[in-house]
Amino acid sequence: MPGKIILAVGQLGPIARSDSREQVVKRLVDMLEEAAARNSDFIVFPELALTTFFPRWYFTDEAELDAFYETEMPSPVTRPLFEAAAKHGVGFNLGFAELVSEGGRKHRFNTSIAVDRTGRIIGKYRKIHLPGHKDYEDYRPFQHLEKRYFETGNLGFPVYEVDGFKMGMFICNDRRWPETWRVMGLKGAELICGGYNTPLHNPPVPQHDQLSSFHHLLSMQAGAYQNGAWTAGAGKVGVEEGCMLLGHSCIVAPTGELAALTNTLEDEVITAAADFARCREIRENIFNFEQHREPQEYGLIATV
Ligand code: CDT
Repeated sequence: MPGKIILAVGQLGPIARSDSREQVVKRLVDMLEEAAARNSDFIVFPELALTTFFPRWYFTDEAELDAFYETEMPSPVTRPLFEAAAKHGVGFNLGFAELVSEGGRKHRFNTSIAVDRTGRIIGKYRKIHLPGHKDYEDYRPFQHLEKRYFETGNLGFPVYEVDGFKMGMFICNDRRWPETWRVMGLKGAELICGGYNTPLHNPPVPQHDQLSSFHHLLSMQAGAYQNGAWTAGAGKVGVEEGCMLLGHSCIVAPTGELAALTNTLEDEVITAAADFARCREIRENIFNFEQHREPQEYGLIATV
């Protein structure tokens, strides 16, 4: 098991609706290569990283909607990213919209995968906490239709062994929920990572707009500390199709300290040395789960 890895985040600037998958995959490969040049072992990419954040629009034409989803992974278009991973020995976490046909019916998930340094898919996660709404809402300047376009993930919060370390994934809104982190913490995750698309304007509660970055970093730092895990969050950021998306992609140590933070609204790679021994500083002391948890008192948080 590697005691230490160089962990990278590959933040994406805006993706226009007219941008092709090929263009986006090239940007991801460029960032993976930059991470490799900085001796990185693993890079975290954003949620729905292959297209613009399409839940901001209400679609009535199913074919138009389907065009944002992947039906195979890797596909001929995404394969160069997997080849770059194998060539440079850098694993990655990538988010994308997944369309599967099962039982004669289409199923749509907001999905991410963990890929190892040989370019092999080791694990998959399907987003559980879907924010937003199901129907068109007139008062909004843009929609947030994740509840319309995705089913709730059906894979739980798995933790995988990838290149010698234990990792689990969140996708965007999941990072705000302590349950997400705790389930993976209880499974021994040393790295809990994922991507996000967070509009700076939240139409139902605009008074929180100015707190977007604070709430994001608060969630990331608390999740890392309270579970003694490294965390990395990769945003899709900047003004995308008229909608401003939060930056501040970050890497956080198990102590809750910020180890790296982006400072642009463009494609940007950040790195930090992630020493997994530091997980034990927390897990064997303040948050020693075996010694100090009192689960008999926690039943309410896991009931409907
Ligand atoms: N993509 C995503 O999950 N975004 C949400 C926006 C919340 S407001 C509807 C987030 O939690 O950042």
